[in-house]
Amino acid sequence: MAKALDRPRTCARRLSSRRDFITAAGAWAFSVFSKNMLGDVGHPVQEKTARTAGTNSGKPKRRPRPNVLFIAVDDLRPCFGTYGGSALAPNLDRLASESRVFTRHYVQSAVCGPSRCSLLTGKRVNSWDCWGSQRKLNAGPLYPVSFAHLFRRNGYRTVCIGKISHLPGGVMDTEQKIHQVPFSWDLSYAPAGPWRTPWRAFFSYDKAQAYNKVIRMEKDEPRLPYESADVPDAGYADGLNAQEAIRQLRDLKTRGGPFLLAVGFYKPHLPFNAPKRYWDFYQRQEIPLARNAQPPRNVDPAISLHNSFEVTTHYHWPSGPGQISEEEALTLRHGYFACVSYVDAQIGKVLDELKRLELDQNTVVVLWSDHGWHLGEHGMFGKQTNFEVATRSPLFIKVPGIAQPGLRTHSLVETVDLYPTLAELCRLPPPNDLAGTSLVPLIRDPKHSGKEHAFSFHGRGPLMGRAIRTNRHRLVYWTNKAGEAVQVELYDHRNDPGENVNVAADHPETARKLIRQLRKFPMQ
Ligand SMILES: [Ca+2]
Repeated sequence: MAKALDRPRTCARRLSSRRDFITAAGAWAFSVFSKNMLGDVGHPVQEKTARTAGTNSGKPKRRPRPNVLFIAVDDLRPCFGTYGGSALAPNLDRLASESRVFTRHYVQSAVCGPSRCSLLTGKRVNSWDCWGSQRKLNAGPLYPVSFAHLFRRNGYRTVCIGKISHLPGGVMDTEQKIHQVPFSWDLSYAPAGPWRTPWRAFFSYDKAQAYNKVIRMEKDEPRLPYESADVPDAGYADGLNAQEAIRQLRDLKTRGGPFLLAVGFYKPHLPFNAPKRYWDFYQRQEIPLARNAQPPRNVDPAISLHNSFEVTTHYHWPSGPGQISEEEALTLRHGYFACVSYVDAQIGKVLDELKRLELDQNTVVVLWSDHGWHLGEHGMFGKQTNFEVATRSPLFIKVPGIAQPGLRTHSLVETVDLYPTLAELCRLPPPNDLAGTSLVPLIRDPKHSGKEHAFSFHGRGPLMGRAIRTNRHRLVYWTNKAGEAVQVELYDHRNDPGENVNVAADHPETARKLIRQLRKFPMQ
């Protein structure tokens, strides 16, 4: 399938390539004359690739640019060992021990599409698909439309598997010919196996079935939002994603040039379908329920909360919309943890292959999730809130040769920081209007002071909620369509890490100060 997708270059692609060549030539000069931008972060070993083999012995060798393996995990909250959680994810923990671990990484929106638009563009984008007009262009714009575009126009081979932008496979059509993020990928696709299309693979059930009420799945029968079939790893789609990532790594190794391989795994996104053996890692009664299952005090639930609609309305749910019994809550938590262990095993296979191919010595590895997930906190199951549990997600960055691997940084960082970070690590010139700042100083020194604020946003009906997180506080500022404030939430993490009491009325000066800060960072 991948070969078929590597379609003949169109006229538009030729024009794009010409411009890309000009940009690449500039970047070449930039790399030759720039100093070691990695500093003590890492010194990737010399590889005899096609780009370095011809270097004269009398001249200093040009360090090859590092490769990037970007791993996205859908809906993964920091619930495993690295973050003190009880989900079993030994491969993630191993990667963390070799990486800089970010304990306070905040996404820009706790929902798939906008979070991924913000990741790829490096801006605070409130859109599920921010590339519609760019897809209509006949030639690539001078301004890169994503960090993958920047890499591609600078000589990287860029490959996207699974879910990196919102649409599985990064494609708009079931034939997988139209890329959602234009100009950015040499290949972008999802292995669909018996499920036939990327969306059906994304919502894969056993026996080639698929189900989601919102994204209609032909004639499939209604199904619960979880399943534990006794099948091998490839019995659900993430097993195929891992197989395909391994196949691409081998191909990229053979080709020899620098690469950006982005692999977007689907789990633990609903439905919580994982092979039975991963469910068997856990005893259901030993997975505790959330301790703060009540709404926070002093908030209007109609504004701040939702009724777990994704679980209880997108699938067959016998208890009815918004109704989750304690037994069902335990099952959902069990299913989520099983999916975490399942996706962890798939990621482990990819990391093992990276090492077997000896590509790990010159490859930056990023592990990122697009947001967290409520597992009963404040009475909710799902994402799409402005609380800590939905906006904080795992982030590791492994740089070859990193000093003090495994050390954590507790500085505030944001998803929009990844674009400038990857550009700096790979010595590529980023656009000058990105919203984030490079994390390389924190990779060098985990005690380095990070930014003072992190921002998130997510709406509810006609209302928009915007959140600012500081070292101590979270403030959520809700406005109506006229821009008028309808609710202000303030949580003091020094006393209330579970965000159980809104203290905005008790601390109006703090609230006003944070609202002023919030207004300085508009979303797009
Ligand atoms: Ca997601």
